[in-house]
Amino acid sequence: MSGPTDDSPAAAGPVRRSRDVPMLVRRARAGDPRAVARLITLVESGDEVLPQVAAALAPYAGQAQVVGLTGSPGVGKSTTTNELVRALRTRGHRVGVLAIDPSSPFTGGAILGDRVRMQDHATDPGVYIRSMSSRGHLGGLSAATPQAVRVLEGAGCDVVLVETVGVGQAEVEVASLADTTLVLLAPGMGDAIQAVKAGILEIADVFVVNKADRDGADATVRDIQGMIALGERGPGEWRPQVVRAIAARGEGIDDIAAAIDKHRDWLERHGELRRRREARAAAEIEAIALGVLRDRIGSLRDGTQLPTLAAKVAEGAVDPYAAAGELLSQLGTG
Ligand SMILES: Nc1nc2c(ncn2[C@@H]2O[C@H](COP(=O)(O)OP(=O)(O)OP(=O)(O)O)[C@@H](O)[C@H]2O)c(=O)[nH]1
Ligand SMILES: [Mg+2]
Repeated sequence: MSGPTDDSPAAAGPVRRSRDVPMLVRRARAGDPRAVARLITLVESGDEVLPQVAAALAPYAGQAQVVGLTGSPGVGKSTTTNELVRALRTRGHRVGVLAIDPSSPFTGGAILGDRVRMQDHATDPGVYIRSMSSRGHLGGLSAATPQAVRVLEGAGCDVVLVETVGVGQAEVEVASLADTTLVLLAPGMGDAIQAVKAGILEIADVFVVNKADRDGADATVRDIQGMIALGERGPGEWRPQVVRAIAARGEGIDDIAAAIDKHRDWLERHGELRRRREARAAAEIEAIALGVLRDRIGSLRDGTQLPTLAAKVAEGAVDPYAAAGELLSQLGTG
């Protein structure tokens, strides 16, 4: 990213606290990392100017290839991301990285670990790295992530890597919002079986068996190949690729990049890229709408309607379905 339009120290303060959306977007477009950081903070915290941010960034939607990386804690996602960034930079791409931490908002080992493992690129103006949490965001992880992707697209990133820990359904959903999803496994962790349990198998476009320097890598590759073979696939359907890597030594990274390219080609040839992006937009709209509804129901709880209805249900005067119907009708529209 090119330098900020106004690099004077005096400009840093206003940007850091600003809610001047047109100014922030203008600066982010010019590659000012502070403006990008501020916009993502606004997204992450579900700030009231969020609709304005979304409106200003809408024209830049779809300009980046979004690659999700998921897998168990410690499997090597950040190390792989760091190496992929290096490979993408060599090819001249501008790269954004979002490390999503669903649990701990601003502290925690995972985020510190990400910083350490990705610090190779800390001073590269063509790389933007951000850890984010979605606690408090209206609509949660599935709304915050695409919006943060859009900030990075607005800032000129043509590839965005999204790292999520594959532990829960929300993280699986976020990973499935990417154009291409990499699922990382490591030998001897029972990971292949875990992957099936967590529903991760369905979302994987590319499996990376990382830590291939360890015993059992062959067995893990075999297990996962076996599971892929069991899956039913129509003609022309994508067959997940399996790639070995030793991310800690930068080995296998070119193979991962090649698998991503191959999947990207397939997406484009089959109209699947568009379909996935529409699915992502649908999930985003739904999450925002549900967030609004949840908020309104929450505010009803502080009012008199809900307690009144609850008293009626408790004494048997009204059934809970009728009460819920009444509550919904009071929410109104728009
Ligand atoms: N032996 C070996 N160790 C590796 C390899 N890749 C990464 N590691 C190590 O595994 C540890 C975890 O790596 P990370 O990249 O932080 O893993 P992660 O999946 O991002 O971890 P979380 O974000 O905490 O879920 C680090 O100590 C890495 O150095 C590898 O290919 N072989
Ligand atoms: Mg990590």
